[in-house]
Amino acid sequence: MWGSAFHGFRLRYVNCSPVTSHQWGGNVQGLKWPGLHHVSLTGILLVLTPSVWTCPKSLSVCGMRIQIETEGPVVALESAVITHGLPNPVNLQLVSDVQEEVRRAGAVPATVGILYGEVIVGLSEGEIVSLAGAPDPMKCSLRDIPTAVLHKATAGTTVAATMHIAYQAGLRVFATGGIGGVHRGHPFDVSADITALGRYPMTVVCSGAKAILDLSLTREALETQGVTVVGYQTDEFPAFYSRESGLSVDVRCDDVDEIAELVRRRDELELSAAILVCNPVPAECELPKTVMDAAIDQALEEAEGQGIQGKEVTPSLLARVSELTGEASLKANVGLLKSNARLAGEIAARLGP
Ligand code: PSU
Ligand code: MN
Repeated sequence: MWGSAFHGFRLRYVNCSPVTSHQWGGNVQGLKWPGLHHVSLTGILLVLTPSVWTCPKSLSVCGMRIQIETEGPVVALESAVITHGLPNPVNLQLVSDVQEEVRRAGAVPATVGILYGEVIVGLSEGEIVSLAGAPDPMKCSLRDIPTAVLHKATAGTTVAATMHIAYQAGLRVFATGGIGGVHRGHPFDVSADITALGRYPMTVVCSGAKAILDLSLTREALETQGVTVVGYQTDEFPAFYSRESGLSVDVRCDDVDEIAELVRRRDELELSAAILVCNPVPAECELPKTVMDAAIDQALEEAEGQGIQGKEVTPSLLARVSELTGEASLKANVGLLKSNARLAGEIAARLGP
């Protein structure tokens, strides 16, 4: 029902907690047309916007500031990669390159993040600079969202947190580097990315799961969550830095039309889980598997020795692998992020707004 036309207006459903009319001012600041929005009995807030975007540039809905200047296709982007994935200023250049890839593919990028406790969908250039340069940003997963808001924190959002926020804002296509999953030797340390993928019916483009993980258990966890794992022009579940893992995908799609058809079937059937499109790192940016495996083994051993736990595990392992492999892993990371952004843009453009 997303995006259906109604009397010349596009009907956008924003999932909200039940609101009453006296709360509208707080929930829908920025919408200037009385009578153009309506609150249903079920608590679904229906926001009607004209087909031509004449709405104020930012809209505050359900505690989020939405700054998306289009009624066309949009791709959500995460920000943990900015705050915890890549060093400054590489991260800034990369965000701008990634956003450009989305635009070139015919969609509009919307980077999600939290600045001084405000949840923002579609960070402006200046806001991205603030986030990238924040002295001690928080890594915000699903469970951290209320705390980040309460404490007025500045935070990069993980795949799980970004999915929740983007979905609430009405976005359905999302690009990232690699998802979190099940950690090696710690089968109960399962990223909330996995459960989020089971909960939000979005299309998520990635290069598989982070190679530091137990990829075989991660595949099993995705199955449990009902996530359809698609290989884009591949039969193998990619391993982030490298194109192969020895594990299979659920279905192979060789072009964007096929992916769009699969997404439409999922939506028609009202399945609740994400479609995870796995796009292997471009061959010219791939990290040789032997180099990658050696660096990961060393990083894991050191992390065990240092007793690193909880949310620090993923960023510290990735940072160590990056130190050990130098330019090579950075090249892979940058290459795959751009390629995923492009593919997500193409899928969003094909699906339409
Ligand atoms: N990329 C990085 N470092 C990170 C992440 C990405 O280089 O920390 C984030 C991703 O956003 C991913 C999350 O969603 O780490 C997974 O962390 P965890 O295993 O704690 O859920
Ligand atoms: Mn964890």
